[in-house]
Amino acid sequence: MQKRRFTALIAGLFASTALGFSMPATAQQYKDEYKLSTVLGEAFPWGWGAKRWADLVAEKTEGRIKIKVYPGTSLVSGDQTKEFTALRQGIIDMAVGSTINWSPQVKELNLFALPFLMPDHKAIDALTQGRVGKKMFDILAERDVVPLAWGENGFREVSNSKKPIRTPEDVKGMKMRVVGSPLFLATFNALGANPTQMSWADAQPAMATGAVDGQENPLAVFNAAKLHTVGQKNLTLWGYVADPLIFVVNKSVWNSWSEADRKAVSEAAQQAAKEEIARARAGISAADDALLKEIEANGVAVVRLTDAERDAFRQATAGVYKEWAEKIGADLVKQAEEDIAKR
Ligand code: X2X
Repeated sequence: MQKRRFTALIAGLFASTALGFSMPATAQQYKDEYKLSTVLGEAFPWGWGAKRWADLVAEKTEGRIKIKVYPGTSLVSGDQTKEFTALRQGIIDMAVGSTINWSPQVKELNLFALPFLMPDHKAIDALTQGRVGKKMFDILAERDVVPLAWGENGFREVSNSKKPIRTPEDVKGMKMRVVGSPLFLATFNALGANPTQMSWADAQPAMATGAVDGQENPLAVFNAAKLHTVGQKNLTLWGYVADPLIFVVNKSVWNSWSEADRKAVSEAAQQAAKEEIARARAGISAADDALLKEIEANGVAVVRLTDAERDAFRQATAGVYKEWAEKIGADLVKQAEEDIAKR
């Protein structure tokens, strides 16, 4: 501990001198280990990305910053919607978090959950890599966190144990598990479903016992969580929303690091995020549908909607889009629509 502090101090001094800054007044207090929160573990692109970030940081800071990944949002007893608050409070040092799980605290993050806003991966990139993404990082930076990179959970496809979903009519009365944002309740209510909010930890037993009929999650999650083993035999590719991930550090933790170490953590986040996005998108496109094939081989009936069929879902949820666009901020939504149109 003493030795590590001393090493950190020396590293800090070198970094400051190299950059021409004056010496820090006090020694930087590095923790022995930093706690990084995620929902999903290493078997999923999300958890893999977090571990990759941790490993790259250890490498680039020569062990000065050691990170332990806590999947299952275990630092907040599995309650995903409390992750952002815990991060602000310093109960969590770092996170790779979904925009959905932080949207109860940061209303602008609901943008990505507006039904049928983003038609494809290019549209996600147009937002996260453009002025909209920058605006969101500015908003987050005012809330005690330092956002470093965008990752991806992915397009959320709907599955259920009852029957193939092809029309909004098919969803009527279905008991659907949804994530902890009111916008998801609104969307499924508009479709006439019977949605219930619950954490991911509670979702899997609820599917196994039949307490819920269905859920929505990206294909990479569906497959790695083996949702076909908990009755999810029908899967509809409707791509109605996608949730990006955000790599962040608590601001006081960030401020405790030397310039050189901050740079290393930031570069590590960008690299891990890029590699994580590639994994999140693997096997689900027309050019490479290996993951989809695997899902079908597990006995899941996959419904691919025509444009007209997809449009029926868009129309059924148009009122929710309109109402929530106001809540999120009409200007931000307009910018997003423009940037998607120009992609
Ligand atoms: O709970 C979910 O559905 C998950 C794992 O996708 C999120 O954390 C948003």
